[in-house]
This record gives sequence, structure tokens and C-alpha cells, in this order.
Amino acid sequence: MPAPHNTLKAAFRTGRPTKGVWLTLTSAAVAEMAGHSGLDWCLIDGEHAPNTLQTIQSQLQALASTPASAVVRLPASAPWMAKQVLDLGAQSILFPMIHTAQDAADAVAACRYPPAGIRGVGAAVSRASGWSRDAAYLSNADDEICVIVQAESRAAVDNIDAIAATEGVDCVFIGPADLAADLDHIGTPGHPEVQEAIAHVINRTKAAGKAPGLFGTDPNHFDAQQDAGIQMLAVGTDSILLNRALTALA
Ligand code: 3PY
Ligand code: MG
Repeated sequence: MPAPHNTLKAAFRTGRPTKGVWLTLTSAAVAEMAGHSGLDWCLIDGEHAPNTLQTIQSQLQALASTPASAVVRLPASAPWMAKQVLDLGAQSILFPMIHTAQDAADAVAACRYPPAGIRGVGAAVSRASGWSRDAAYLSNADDEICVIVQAESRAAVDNIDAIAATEGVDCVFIGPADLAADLDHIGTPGHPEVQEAIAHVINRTKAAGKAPGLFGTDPNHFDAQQDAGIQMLAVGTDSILLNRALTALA
């Protein structure tokens, strides 16, 4: 049996818009609930949530029983971190803080076995290959991995054409919080200068034939953002949703 079909990567290829939620509570139970919610994907956040490889693994296991696609954001865009998470069975990886085309190419290489890339071969002892039950895993693993790079700095905006054109990049995902900070507007992603940069990244990513993604901060804008071509729209986080619901209840 080969590597599982990656429905998120397929959606990016066909132009289908998707919506998803950020998982920050490190809980397999929450991941399972979110995976059955009707959202297209759930992102396990290794950058800003206190996840470990074990909690990432248990959330991947929970999501595997749901229709949602699992995405993992790495703590940093280091190839050895990608290697560990790929071996856990994650097939869609979000690389934070990608500033240049070289950063993007390094991210792609981390997700490909040689000769195309530098991923180490540990599938025989990993969940990715169904603990070795998928004898054909190595033959098509690369084809089913979705590489999502985060544009969230002034440098990334300046280099967006080269980043988006990088072969193997499936999606350029905009991080408004870090982008606002790097543009000297920390805490105000709605600032016109930040919004202008976001629109530029969306347009150049589309022009390169790649899928634009965005962390949406205002539900009133979600429809317009999808109409603008956002194919990977984050519409909430588990912690913020729970916090709001509890406060409303109180
Ligand atoms: C950001 O906004 O900086 C992110 O990384 C995604 O929310
Ligand atoms: Mg960020």
C-alpha cells in the first residue's frame, strides 16, 4: 500500500478553497472533535503551542479517524524537525518564518528523499509507513507531501516572487501577526500597510500558480478572503474558541 492520498495537496492543485482550525491545546480529544467538525483541515501547532513529538503523534492518530486533513507547523524551519514530524506520518507541513527562495527550497528538500532532497530514510520504524506495513511507502511518499511556507516578514514580501516560484512549494501561507510586527505595526494586522503587503503576497502567489493561505482574524472578512483566492483559510483556534464560549456562558 503506498502513502495515503493527500486531499489538501489535491485541493491546492485544483484550486478548491479550504478552511481549517489551529490546534493549540495539545489535546487528541480536541483534535478528534475538530476533525469531525466539517472543517477541511486541522493544524497542530508546534511553533507557539507546547506540543511535543508525542502530543503531535497522538493528535495525528486522532485526526486519522476523521475526514479532516492534518497539518503540522514546525517549531522552526529546520530540516531535522521536518524529518521527525514526517516520520510521525504528517503529510502537510507548515514551515514558519520563510524569508527567501533558499529558505523555501530548503523546506522542500527536507520533505523529499534523495536524490530530490535530503530526508533521512527511517520509514521502516515509523508511523508514516504504517510501521512498515506499507511496503510501497518509499516509492510515492514525496508525491503526497504538501509543503506550505509561511510568508510573515518584510523580507518574504520583498522576495515573494522567488519564494512562490520555488519548485515543490504548494502553498504560501501569510502570518499576519508576525508580518505586522516586522512592518512596525505590532498588534495591528489591520493596518493599511500590512493589508497592502498581504494583498501583494496573495496576488503574486496566485500569479505563480500556487495556493495562497491566510490566518483570518475577522469572520466578517472570511467570504471576501476566499473570493480573493485564499485557498487555505484559518478560521479560528481551539483555545480562542473555547475561551470565548466559556466567557459567553459565564
Ligand atoms: C502569524 O500570524 O504570524 C502566524 O504565524 C499565523 O497566525
Ligand atoms: Mg507567525
